[in-house]
Amino acid sequence: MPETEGEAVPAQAKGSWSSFLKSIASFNGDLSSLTAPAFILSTQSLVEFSAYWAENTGLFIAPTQEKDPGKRALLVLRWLLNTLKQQYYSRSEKLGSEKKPLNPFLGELFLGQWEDEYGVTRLVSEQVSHHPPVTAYCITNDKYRIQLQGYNGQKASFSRTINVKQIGHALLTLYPPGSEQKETYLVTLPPLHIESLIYGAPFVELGKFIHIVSNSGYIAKIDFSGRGWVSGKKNSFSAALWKHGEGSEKNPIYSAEGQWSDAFVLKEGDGKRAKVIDTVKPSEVALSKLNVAPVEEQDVFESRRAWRNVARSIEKGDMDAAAHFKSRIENAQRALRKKEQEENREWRRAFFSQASADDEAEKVFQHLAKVATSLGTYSWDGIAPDKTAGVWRFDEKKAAQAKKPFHEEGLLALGENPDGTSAPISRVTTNQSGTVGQVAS
Ligand code: HC3
Repeated sequence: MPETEGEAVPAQAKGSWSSFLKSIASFNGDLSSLTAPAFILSTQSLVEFSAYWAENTGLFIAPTQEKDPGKRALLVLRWLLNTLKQQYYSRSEKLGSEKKPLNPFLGELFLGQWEDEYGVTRLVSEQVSHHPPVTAYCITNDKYRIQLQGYNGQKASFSRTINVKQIGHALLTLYPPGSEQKETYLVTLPPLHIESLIYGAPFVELGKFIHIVSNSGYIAKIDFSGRGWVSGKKNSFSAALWKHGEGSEKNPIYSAEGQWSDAFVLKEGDGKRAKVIDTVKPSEVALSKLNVAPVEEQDVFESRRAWRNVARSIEKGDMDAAAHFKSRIENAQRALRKKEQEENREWRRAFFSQASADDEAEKVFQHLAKVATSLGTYSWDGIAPDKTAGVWRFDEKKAAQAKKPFHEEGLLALGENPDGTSAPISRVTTNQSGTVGQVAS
């Protein structure tokens, strides 16, 4: 049964929606290539989605306060379960359906911070690849010495509906109380599919499973069953947490079950003798507000600044203007890529670099990835550099130097003149020092 009963397509959009459905059936797997009707377009870029990982700042930092490694792993599981509602449900809940996000351009940034009783938690999200589209992010709280970083791309296919495989992974690192030994948790990403497309009110359902694998020896698995499987309730899951070599998925120390978008219980043990230790309602978990600089103060590469004309046009329902401003960015980006190719150089990412295999943290990651793969990750394509244009890591050195303007290309990267008019593409040029500038006309 669809999430939203009845027809959600506005009368005047019925034709374009059915053309859209037909185009999906034959698309090439690149979600950004889909041209969707106006009523289903979002004004938010995909680069903003990275914020969903840590809006629950209290739960995010909680594992850093727990001495017992098993309980710490349970707190990591609890945080992750609580992020799912924000990641995969909040937009449908708020907007009535899952809209098509703006497709980030190479170098697009989303920067912000949460400031609350847990101190400052900083977010850096950067589009590190355009073909294929890949977003990398890093979320850090220095006071509690915890950091989450990761990257992801999506590969879609059509069979009855849109099926999306996520490519990439997340890495959570923290210092247990009183310890200088870093603990790392590898988090795999679930595949998803879009339901209720035919009714014009698409929403996400998660499939298969997620693993959390830690170098403390603890492993957690979250199995998604979706609507109508065992309980008949949407967004159902069951989870198990055990210690490698001591327990197993069938014989866990802790377990959890319920609906990740609604309510779930955490239990000690599993099965009939399990004891409920907590009932969690994600809607009751306090979310912190992400502070993002006002658009006028943002750098040209910051998402809301870059897309403001497109977003304003979508909001006004002026699709001609939206298309004009969107192609202005796309054309300027194409011109930059052409120039880079001619000069045999690559776009410089502001905050992220490729992983270096001999780095200590990378060795830990490789080990955890091996464990995750041995657990069966048929649904996870966690390390596939060919599909994500590399393995992306937050580069502390780059980050320490990064400041506005993040790139000397400035407004030319958006095809804009300082007064907001469109810059002719031919004006994207290189000066004697090899930097990009503007030719006097
Ligand atoms: C598939 C998706 C884009 C990707 C979104 C991702 C996987 C991005 C990373 C986040 O951490 C988690 C996440 C959540 C939702 C995913 C989106 C849901 C729908 C969107 C498609 C591109 C939209 C398809 C268009 C339409 C009109 C059918 O909704």
